[in-house]
Amino acid sequence: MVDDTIKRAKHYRSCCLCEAMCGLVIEYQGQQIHSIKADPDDVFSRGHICPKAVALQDIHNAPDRLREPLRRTETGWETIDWETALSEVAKGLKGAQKRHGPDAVASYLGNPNAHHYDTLLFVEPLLKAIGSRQRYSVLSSDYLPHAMACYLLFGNQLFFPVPDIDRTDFFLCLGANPVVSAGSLMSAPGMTKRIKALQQRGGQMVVIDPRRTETAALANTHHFIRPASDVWLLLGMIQVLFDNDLVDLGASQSYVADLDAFKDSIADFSLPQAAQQTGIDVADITSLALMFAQAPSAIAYGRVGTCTQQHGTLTAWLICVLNIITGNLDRIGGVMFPEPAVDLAKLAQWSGNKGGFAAYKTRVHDLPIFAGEYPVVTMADEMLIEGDGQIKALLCLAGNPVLSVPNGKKLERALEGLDFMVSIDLYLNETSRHADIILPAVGPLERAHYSLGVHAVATRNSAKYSPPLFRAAGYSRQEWEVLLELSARLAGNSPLQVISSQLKRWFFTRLSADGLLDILLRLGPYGSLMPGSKRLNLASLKDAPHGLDYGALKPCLPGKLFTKTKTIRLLHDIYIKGLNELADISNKAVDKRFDLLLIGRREVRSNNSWMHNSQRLVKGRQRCRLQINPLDASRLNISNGQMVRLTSRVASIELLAEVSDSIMLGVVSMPHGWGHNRKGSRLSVASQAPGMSMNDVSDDAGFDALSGVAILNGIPVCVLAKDKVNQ
Ligand SMILES: Nc1nc2c(c(=O)[nH]1)N[C@H]1C(S)=C(S)[C@@H](COP(=O)(O)OP(=O)(O)OC[C@H]3O[C@@H](n4cnc5c(=O)[nH]c(N)nc54)[C@H](O)[C@@H]3O)O[C@H]1N2
Ligand SMILES: Nc1nc2c(c(=O)[nH]1)N[C@H]1C(S)=C(S)[C@@H](COP(=O)(O)OP(=O)(O)OC[C@H]3O[C@@H](n4cnc5c(=O)[nH]c(N)nc54)[C@H](O)[C@@H]3O)O[C@H]1N2
Ligand code: SF4
Ligand SMILES: [Mo]
Repeated sequence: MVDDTIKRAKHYRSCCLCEAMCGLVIEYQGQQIHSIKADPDDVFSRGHICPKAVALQDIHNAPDRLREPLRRTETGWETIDWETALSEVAKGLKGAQKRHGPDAVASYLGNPNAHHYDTLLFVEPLLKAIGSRQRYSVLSSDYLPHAMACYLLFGNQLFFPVPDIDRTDFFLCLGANPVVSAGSLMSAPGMTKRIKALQQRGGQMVVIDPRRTETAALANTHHFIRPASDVWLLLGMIQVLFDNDLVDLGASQSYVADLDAFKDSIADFSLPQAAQQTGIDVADITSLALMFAQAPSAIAYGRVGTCTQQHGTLTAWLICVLNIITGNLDRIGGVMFPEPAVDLAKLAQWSGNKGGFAAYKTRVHDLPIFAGEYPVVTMADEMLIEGDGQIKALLCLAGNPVLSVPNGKKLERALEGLDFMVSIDLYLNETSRHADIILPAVGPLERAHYSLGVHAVATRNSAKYSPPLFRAAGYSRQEWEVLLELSARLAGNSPLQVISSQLKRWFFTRLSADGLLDILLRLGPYGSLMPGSKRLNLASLKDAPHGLDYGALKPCLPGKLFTKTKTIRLLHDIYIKGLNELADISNKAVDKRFDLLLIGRREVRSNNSWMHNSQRLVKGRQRCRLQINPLDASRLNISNGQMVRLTSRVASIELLAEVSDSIMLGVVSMPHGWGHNRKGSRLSVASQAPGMSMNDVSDDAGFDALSGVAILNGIPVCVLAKDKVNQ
């Protein structure tokens, strides 16, 4: 019931769901939300919004959302108070470490952590207090190859070159669908308008994708590409540039170290080979390379489709190299580095995690440890395979790995064998249902918001703070308070460690996440530590509900490079190794049982695995469908809307087919994040139209061994019509 004695009010905030940081205006009355609309005055998003933001009210109001800690019992879940919950978590995690050593406790950090400043600031001390090497996050199911290239070339895993989309003349988009995803490692709300503006100023966009995506539909040109063959396309294009004397470092000439060595390293790769591997003919590759190099400014941009695939590590590197050798690094209209109000890359440097490879490798699969993290493809085996260092307990923070890492069913089996597991989450879902304790996170409208992580990849410099709209209901605590409390309880037992952890708890409780943010804003490029200064601090940011604009990106190299020598080395051992292995690829055996390659797909009304519990987002026809090319469909006797069985090395799933010429011959596509058919979850809406999890068929033995990134695109599968399956 709406209380009419309470006046309607407007609340301005940024949407925390994806990297677009859209400004919202929420009209509310008491506890009731009337509307969620785009804020036309938001300095960054200027009136852009998508349907997911409107569904924030569904998350807020969801009866399923957890508001009190839960404990698993023999007969089901029971609510418990915070004190009991926190002490059981400390007991469970410490107990596992006492019995099996520090590495027995693993942590997994999911995607929402990247969006919340408080978790980002308070999670590292917690992980340090736990002191285990077994750390996992979405890094290795998402952007690991890109982070590795940023570390090796620019000296910091979080120093990302971002497309200067609004001033470019040529946008080459590989394996990304920003019209739907709203841009990733490129915060750019309203991509449709930006692409049209690029075309209106005489520029061009070219999309390389095995699917004619929503982005491709707007582009000047779209080329289908065989999954995981982008590395060949880039090598081909780079050959064309060298052959035509079009390599020009531009301003980076003085700080790029080894162009000749790079040229030698790729000399054996030929253009016809590129055409044969990619399915794009020689003339098209040549003209693409020429157009790219001859444009006054150009951007090569690659995302999920170029990272989470067989050659993701080399591909992400070559995308950077292509930008550099055409003079487009740090150039207006090329790829540029943001100057955020709080510089995440500098924070990473101060806290000692600007990237780098550990001296040891993973226990299973012998994969590299990058930025202190194990790749997620090893997580299930690290739990299942006995021996020293085996995982016995897990802390899962804002993650749903059962639906998001390869071979989710195997991970579920592994989770069942753990001594102890805690999830911090909004829901009792596919992953948290395996926990012993679930600690509820506050809802997105019950917390303050500052996009600390996302400003580091924004196409324009800006800052905005959103206060909480509602007070957290029930027993919910702010997430940073939970992390701080756990850090104190999990710190070591020596007298010194106890004193230090108590002092930290005392200090940071008083300082609060906002106090810490205030200090960081004052220390940043737009702030000042001087009392009374008019420069940026939290109070001045709070006075600007539509945000503060700090202008377009500016050239900043070589000064801002994080490499010791302030130079960029193009060539690194890991890439040389990768090129050598690539040269041998034609000798690799192919499994003839699997004649199709499965790739992923994102949709506007979905956000990874956790927005399907909103009726307004899932209504209508089931969207978890397998897109298949008409020629493949007719070869396999599959008609539109028919049930099919999709089989990979690890499992089979059944779902509806959607015959579509937007998908390349030999390729099939389905969205990930579905599969809400697991018993024991509390997702009343999502479970009505559960769909199937793509990660039930993706393969944990599928990874790019150079970095350990998961292969989530280009998975060998076969598809049969359902009635044929039963024959
Ligand atoms: N096949 C396939 N798999 C993929 C991908 C793909 O393209 N294809 N994409 C990969 C990518 S890019 C990513 S980023 C990962 C995502 O992998 P995950 O992060 O593991 O998955 P999400 O679905 O984002 O799950 C987020 C979880 O956090 C919870 N949550 C939401 N908000 C909050 C909050 O404020 N606090 C807390 N504590 N919890 C919260 C949600 O309920 C949900 O359980 O998936 C990867 N997996
Ligand atoms: N609506 C919505 N928005 C989101 C999300 C969401 O789930 N839904 N998730 C957010 C997250 S966590 C992320 S990381 C970003 C991801 O942002 P994007 O990377 O822009 O999104 P995807 O749709 O995964 O785009 C990957 C594209 O790669 C293509 N592809 C697959 N394999 C290959 C290949 O081998 N080569 C090439 N060239 N292309 C290939 C696919 O067809 C697809 O179009 O989106 C974010 N925004
Ligand atoms: S595009 Fe992203 S940030 Fe913008 S409203 Fe949609 S989910 Fe929120
Ligand atoms: Mo992601």
